[in-house]
Amino acid sequence: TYYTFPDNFKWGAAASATQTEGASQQDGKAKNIWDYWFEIEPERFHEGVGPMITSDFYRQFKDDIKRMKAVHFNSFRTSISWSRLLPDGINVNEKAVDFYNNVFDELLKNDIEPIINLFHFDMPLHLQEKGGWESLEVVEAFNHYAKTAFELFGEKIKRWTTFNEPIVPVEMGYLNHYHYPCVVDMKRAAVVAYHSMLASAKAIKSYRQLNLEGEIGIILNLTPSYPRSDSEEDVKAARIADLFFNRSFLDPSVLGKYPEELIELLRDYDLLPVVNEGDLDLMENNTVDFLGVNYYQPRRIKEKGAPIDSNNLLPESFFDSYIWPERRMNPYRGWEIYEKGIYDIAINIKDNYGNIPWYVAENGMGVEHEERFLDKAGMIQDDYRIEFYEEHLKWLHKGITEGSNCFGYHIWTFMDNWSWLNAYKNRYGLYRVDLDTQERSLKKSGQWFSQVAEHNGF
Ligand code: BGP
Repeated sequence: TYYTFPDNFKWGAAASATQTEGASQQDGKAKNIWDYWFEIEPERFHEGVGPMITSDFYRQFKDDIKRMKAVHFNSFRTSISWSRLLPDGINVNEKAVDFYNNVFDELLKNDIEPIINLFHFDMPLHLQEKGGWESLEVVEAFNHYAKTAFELFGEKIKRWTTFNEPIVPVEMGYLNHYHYPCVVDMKRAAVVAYHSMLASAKAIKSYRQLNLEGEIGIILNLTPSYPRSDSEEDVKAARIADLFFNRSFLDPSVLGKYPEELIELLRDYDLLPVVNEGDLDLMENNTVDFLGVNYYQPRRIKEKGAPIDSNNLLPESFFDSYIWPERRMNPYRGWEIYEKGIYDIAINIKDNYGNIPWYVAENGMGVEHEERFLDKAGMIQDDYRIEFYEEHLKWLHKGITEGSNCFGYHIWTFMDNWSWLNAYKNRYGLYRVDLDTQERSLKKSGQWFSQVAEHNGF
């Protein structure tokens, strides 16, 4: 079978500023929470590797863009660093403007569309000190940042997104000890989640007020939640997981309102954030033009075995996870691989979210100690990754054939890059990065993907 994708389909890679640029203390960039956290607790980061250099994109972007061209990519989605563009939160850093202009110009010159995201986990430190997403002042500061970026780059950039995976700072930073500020408090987490949606809607409004020619969306990591059985209890538990982890962001972003069942649940457990007058209208009137979806793994859910302890609430208080007997794991990075999930997402968007245009903003396979797959010629023989892409693309293709409005597929990621706490532990790149020399070399999956992008199918 030959799988052909729609005309003008976007083939590319995803990345983010903090994970690739490096130069974290150069040319006027202020500290974000990652720079700060690494300074005070470097031992938390895998092998003590912090965000200072990462993959050196700040200096090597021209060659990296040539490499994108070489593999026939026509799209690149990455982010702007808030603390680089506006070090004090208010005034523009001209060196940052030059850098981003140079990157965007270089991409456009090579017929690679930049899809630019504003927030990818990298809260400026001085704003975290004001309360981060818990503070409405920070919501306003984000709106100023967004407006500034639209005014500076809005002629070149035709597709913007406000946030990447807004659930992650909530889940990792306010429900677990995995991201700074390491708070575990479901009530505060609900505020952070709500304020990020408010910030997103405000930025969308600002974008539309500028009357630029382009579109604005959001990137969400969706984790389809599959119940263990069709028992009422299991189905309900899976529905609650879906409400917390997917619909808390999907519904306000695309439909402009929160699901009733979620509001009731939060109200029952006294978790509802304060909502100011006008905010819900603002959200309703400023939904996204398109959706970016990151997909890695699903959730397997069964009913909660124990009674809910309302003094110690977490999303997991409402359901349990279980191991699906047919589960297949990525043996090199402990995550379930379930390709059909991408099809289920495609159909869910088509049936329940007005068939809004969407694209895969991240999908990929992380591998620990990937150097074990280096062959004599110095190429990573990553057949496992080719299979991963192929299977996901087949299911995505089926979703598109059945009418889902998907306009692109972006792998995570272009070249091995630094990841939050995990640093360089899990490699995802199409290009391998040798950290001693910063040299890049194409992996076998890169050769394969290049053919797919060139022929718009496989
Ligand atoms: C996503 C993030 C990316 C990236 C990826 C891989 O959730 O948007 O920024 O880090 O996950 O995760 P990891 O490096 O932890 O394997």
